[in-house]
Amino acid sequence: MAGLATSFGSGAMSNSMDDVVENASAIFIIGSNTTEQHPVFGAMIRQAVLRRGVKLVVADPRRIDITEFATLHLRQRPGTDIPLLNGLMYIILEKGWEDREFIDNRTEGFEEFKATIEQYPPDKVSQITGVPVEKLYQAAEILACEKPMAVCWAMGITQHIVGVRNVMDLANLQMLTGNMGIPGGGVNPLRGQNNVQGACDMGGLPNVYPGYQNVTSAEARQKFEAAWGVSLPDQVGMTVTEMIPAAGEGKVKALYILGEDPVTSDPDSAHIRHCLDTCEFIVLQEIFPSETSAFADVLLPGVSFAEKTGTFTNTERRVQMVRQAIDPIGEARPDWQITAGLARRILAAGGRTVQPAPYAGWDYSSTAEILAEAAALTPSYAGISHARLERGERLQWPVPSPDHPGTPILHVGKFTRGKGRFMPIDHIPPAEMPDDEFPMLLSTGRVLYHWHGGTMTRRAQGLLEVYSQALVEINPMDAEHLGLNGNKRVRIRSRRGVIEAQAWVTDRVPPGMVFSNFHFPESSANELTIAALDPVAKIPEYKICAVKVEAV
Ligand SMILES: Nc1nc2c(c(=O)[nH]1)N[C@H]1C(S)=C(S)[C@@H](COP(=O)(O)OP(=O)(O)OC[C@H]3O[C@@H](n4cnc5c(=O)[nH]c(N)nc54)[C@H](O)[C@@H]3O)O[C@H]1N2
Ligand SMILES: Nc1nc2c(c(=O)[nH]1)N[C@H]1C(S)=C(S)[C@@H](COP(=O)(O)OP(=O)(O)OC[C@H]3O[C@@H](n4cnc5c(=O)[nH]c(N)nc54)[C@H](O)[C@@H]3O)O[C@H]1N2
Ligand SMILES: [Mo]
Repeated sequence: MAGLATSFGSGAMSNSMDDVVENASAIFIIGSNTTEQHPVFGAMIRQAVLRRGVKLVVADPRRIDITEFATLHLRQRPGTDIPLLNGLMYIILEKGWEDREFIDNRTEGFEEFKATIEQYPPDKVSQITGVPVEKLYQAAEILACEKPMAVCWAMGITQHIVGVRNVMDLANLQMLTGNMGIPGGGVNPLRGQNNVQGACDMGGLPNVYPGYQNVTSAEARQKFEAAWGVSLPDQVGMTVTEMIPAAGEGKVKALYILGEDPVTSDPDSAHIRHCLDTCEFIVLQEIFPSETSAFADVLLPGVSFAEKTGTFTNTERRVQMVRQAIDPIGEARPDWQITAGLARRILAAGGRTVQPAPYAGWDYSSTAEILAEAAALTPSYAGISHARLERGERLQWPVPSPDHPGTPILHVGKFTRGKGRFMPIDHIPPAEMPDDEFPMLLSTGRVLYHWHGGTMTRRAQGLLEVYSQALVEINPMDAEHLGLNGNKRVRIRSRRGVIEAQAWVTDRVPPGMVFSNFHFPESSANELTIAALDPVAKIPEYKICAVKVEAV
């Protein structure tokens, strides 16, 4: 997800949350359980529907809560987003609802793109996606004619082997309808972790330095070499989903893992355990014991958000202060102090040659100082400082200078790369689909009450009282077929592993599909998931694999 750099630059919401809910005439949510997983924005969207009558189109295989507020719910089959989007764009072109002026002045590649769209007439699309032709026409009319229209998506779009292609096709839709660079429109990936945006902005990706400056650019590399006093590699590194398998093959000898629980959160847990077993040396920096702790040679106690001062950057590119509320508990220390301390020891041990340079040496005294370094080296953060944030300024990057007010909407007037490029995108089916041996489709994700591996939320008594064990959503027709009466236990098996869990018999899922989460290690979906990766972003296809379900 993090690596989703399209022709529009980085993966970040182009518009603000306020802007979308105040100015959009229509909102298109595709592949996001917005009210459960983005509750603040989800509540804002509900209000926009109730107060302003915003037209809401939701495209999701499951009948998630936000569909109650939707003008239309398109219940496409999992893994058929490209045919769905291409089918909608076919209708938009057929009816002449496209934005000609935007296409002519702001884009290129339209003719080639159009030739692909022509391969997706409504009856064919209806067959592939399971969405009735009539609903396709209704949706296309709302999305093209209610302007401005904002599209919002999350992991239902990106966690596929076609994750990047899905995102590009959504960009196609927004260019075709002229909804880029305007209030109430845009392309809006809802970022998940509190600071995943900030981590990406600061270069926590294998291909870029802070501010999305390419590691393969000699100019960028020289700038950081001069700043840090070290020589830097000119090649793109590995993503997490490549590093751990590489550790399993002996190609990576040591792992330094911070705030990540790969045994629970990466696909195909049995394989992950094997890789971590094989890896020679593992350092884990955590705030709680996790399933990964058992594989660590050294545990370093970091601190939670409540014990540290610094900034998080949220889904709308807004940089926000977090202030320390309590002292670190026990021997725990702020993560940046631990990392800087490690780096200084490695330097002292002669592991790296360092030249005198403005930011060599890792001797920071505060996070304000770290942000100042980030500002000096990162054009989009150049005007951001603790001082401005302390004064209460609301800053959304790019903030190119200390007197710049920030940028709530991206791409106004022009795209980062000049003209926006239409990409012809064809359907590719998921890596593993149901067959005779594994006849049902498993999709995975989250519930409102828990957070990922649950190391934090399973320690909160109140949350456990509401949601105490993993529930697997299964359609009443399938439940009957399997001989489940009411709520019963199920065993779910895939080519990778097997789990047992409690069934929740519900028409939130269509027949043939089960939905399960990874919040409880004893019945984690990732024992079952497949490590098939998107070729560009290397994100796993968590949303689709084949399973066999039995009553226990
Ligand atoms: N309570 C809670 N909130 C969270 C988190 C948490 O663990 N707990 N995690 C945070 C993080 S890091 C993230 S990334 C976000 C994730 O936020 P979301 O992406 O909104 O949540 P998910 O549960 O991963 O699934 C998204 C939706 O994709 C749908 N879906 C499944 N298959 C397909 C498909 O083929 N096509 C389409 N279009 N949709 C499909 C599912 O039915 C589901 O409604 O949530 C964040 N918020
Ligand atoms: N099957 C399936 N698997 C998935 C997904 C899915 O939809 N389906 N979604 C994927 C996605 S989008 C994500 S983001 C990942 C999330 O997966 P992870 O990042 O592995 O999960 P988290 O629980 O968010 O965080 C990991 C650990 O960080 C620790 N931690 C929290 N705060 C701090 C801190 O300040 N400092 C330190 N050092 N540690 C801290 C927590 O105790 C926790 O154990 O899961 C992925 N895995
Ligand atoms: Mo995420």
